Amino acid sequence: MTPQTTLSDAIESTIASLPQHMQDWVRKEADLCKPDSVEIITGKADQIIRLENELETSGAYTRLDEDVYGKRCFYARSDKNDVARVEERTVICTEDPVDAGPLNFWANPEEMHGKLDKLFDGTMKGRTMYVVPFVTNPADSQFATAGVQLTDSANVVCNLYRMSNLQDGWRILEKQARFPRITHSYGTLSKEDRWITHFPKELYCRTINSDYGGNALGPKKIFGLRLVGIQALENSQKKSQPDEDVGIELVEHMALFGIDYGDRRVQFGAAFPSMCGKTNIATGVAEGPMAQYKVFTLGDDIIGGATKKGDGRLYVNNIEAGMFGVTRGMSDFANKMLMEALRNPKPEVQDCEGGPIFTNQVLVDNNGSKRVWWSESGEDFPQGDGITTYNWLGEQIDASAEEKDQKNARVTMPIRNVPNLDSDYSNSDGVPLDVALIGGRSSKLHPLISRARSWNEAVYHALCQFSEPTAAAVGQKPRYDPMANRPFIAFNVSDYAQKWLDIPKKTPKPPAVFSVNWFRRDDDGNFIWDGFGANYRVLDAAVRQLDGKDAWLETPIGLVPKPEHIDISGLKYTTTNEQLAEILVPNKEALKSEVANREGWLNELENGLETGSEGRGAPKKLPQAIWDEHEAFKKRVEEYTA
Ligand code: GTP
Ligand code: SPV
Ligand code: MN
Repeated sequence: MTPQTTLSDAIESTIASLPQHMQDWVRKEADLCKPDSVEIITGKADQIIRLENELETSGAYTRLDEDVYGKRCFYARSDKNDVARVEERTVICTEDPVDAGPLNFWANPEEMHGKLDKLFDGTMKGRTMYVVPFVTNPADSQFATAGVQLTDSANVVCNLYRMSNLQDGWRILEKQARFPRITHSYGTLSKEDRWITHFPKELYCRTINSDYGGNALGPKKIFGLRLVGIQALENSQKKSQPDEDVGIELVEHMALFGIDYGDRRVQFGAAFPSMCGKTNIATGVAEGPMAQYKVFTLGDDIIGGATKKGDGRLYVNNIEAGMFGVTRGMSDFANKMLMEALRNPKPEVQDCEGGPIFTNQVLVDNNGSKRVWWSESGEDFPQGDGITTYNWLGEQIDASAEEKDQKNARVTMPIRNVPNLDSDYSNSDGVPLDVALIGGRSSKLHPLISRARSWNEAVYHALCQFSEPTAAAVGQKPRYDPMANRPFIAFNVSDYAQKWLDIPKKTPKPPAVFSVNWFRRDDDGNFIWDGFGANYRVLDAAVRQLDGKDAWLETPIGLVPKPEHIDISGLKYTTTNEQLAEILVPNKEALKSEVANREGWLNELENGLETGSEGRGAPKKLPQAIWDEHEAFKKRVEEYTA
């Protein structure tokens, strides 16, 4: 029976054209949010082009010069209080707080629904509610899942069209009875009433008062990492033997790329925390001694995967269709393939998904020709006759201004424009993952690269991966960030640790795991390692170690290469073997405090955070294997630093 609503006939008839199994839900949401109209996103480009034009007319989008970036390229400014993810307002709503665990904020589902019902009541008055279908990529892969996002933000729709597969959404949703649902409203953009909430049991998320990527683009972090992450956990727990097909088993915050050696391809997944180099490593170019080899891109933020029957290896793919990249630092030096994508957009991509959408850079108006500028782009701040520049706040500025582009300014672009995108990107079987890299920003402790002696040791180090704050989330502090996934594991972290420990049981040929750190600094705070293109030299050393060509040295944190295993010729920062030797081993002083720090961290995982635990879920015991590894680490450090 159709529930009683007060919806207009026009809205009723739009809803009636949706697949039967989702009509009641959309009707209920429309009844609460009270939009003036409801519009179904078809997945076709003409509708998105109309929305872009409307955003341009309203002043929300500034169209950028077609000669610079191709067609349908826009610039937007966010609200000044809505520039990043807000972890303090990201909540997992489960009956039992243990299911959310000690790292997530937790709320009782009924109470949170009560609070949100009030905030969503009438939030879409005077607006259109868009019904957006999406499916993870590739749409016909055995681990693809489709969902629906409702949103009142045309900006979100245009971003989603570039980021996620909307084109195949309805086709998959028609036959998927149980579908994840996300309701989003940018509301009033009020910081105080901003909430990003997840109701795993209902496969439902409600997010309000933000229009920023990770808070508002449902298929990305909310659905892709958190909801599908829970599904992957449940599937992997069900799996009793390697050859059992249970659907998606793994979702990680990982870039996916490879090195093509001509006679062989090696595929890497890189789990680095937000703003720690995933997009860069996936779209960079190998240089120096590695210049002859081609780096190919498969993805830059989220992978999903499963063990392949009869093969025992982990097959993964990028579940997204676009990139939401940090512009600060984007340059020909750092990630040339992204710059090429901007410079030479493919007409068929611009006509379909559209061009890049920039948010919060400096807007440059050169006699009416508009483009953007960002810091650390390798290009001087634009000035001269006829040039006017505006910062991300909309103020007219010159080169001396303190506030130029926002630190977390981003660009949304379809991945199909990236010139080194590999054809396996759309392989519905995924690609075998050869190497998993776990990293973070560690200015003192972590060596450039290390490899644990066993799977369990690797999991322990990954659980204790340290990283310094970035601008990708509001108010961040230095912290441990398990597998770069701390803000996105929507369940108890002890279960996450167990899941990782169990991987070899279900995936007999798991990827080799290496820890990496591109961010060691000297006492003056300068980076010691060149980073970017030079990182592929380090990955090449990893491949040689895997092949048994180079014997690495023992340290408490794992095996590390000797200086002769990494070619530093032509580097600008690491110019001497002494410098290289220093960053190839863990810093002894930092190592001494690390034992106590890790012990504190593991205790927090098991007993709750020492500070800031209020409002969070409840902890549970960590797998014993993690404690065993910690004890072994402690002993090794004692011997090493004696
Ligand atoms: P999210 O999109 O937030 O998940 O970030 P990400 O992990 O994709 O990070 P991204 O590649 O966008 O890099 C973030 C910042 O780190 C940029 O400003 C880069 O210039 C900088 N960066 C990336 N790789 C390196 C590196 O090897 N060395 C140094 N020093 N900086 C790097
Ligand atoms: C991150 O913060 O890890 C991002 C950007 O990739 S967001 O989509 O906002 O999460
Ligand atoms: Mn990310």
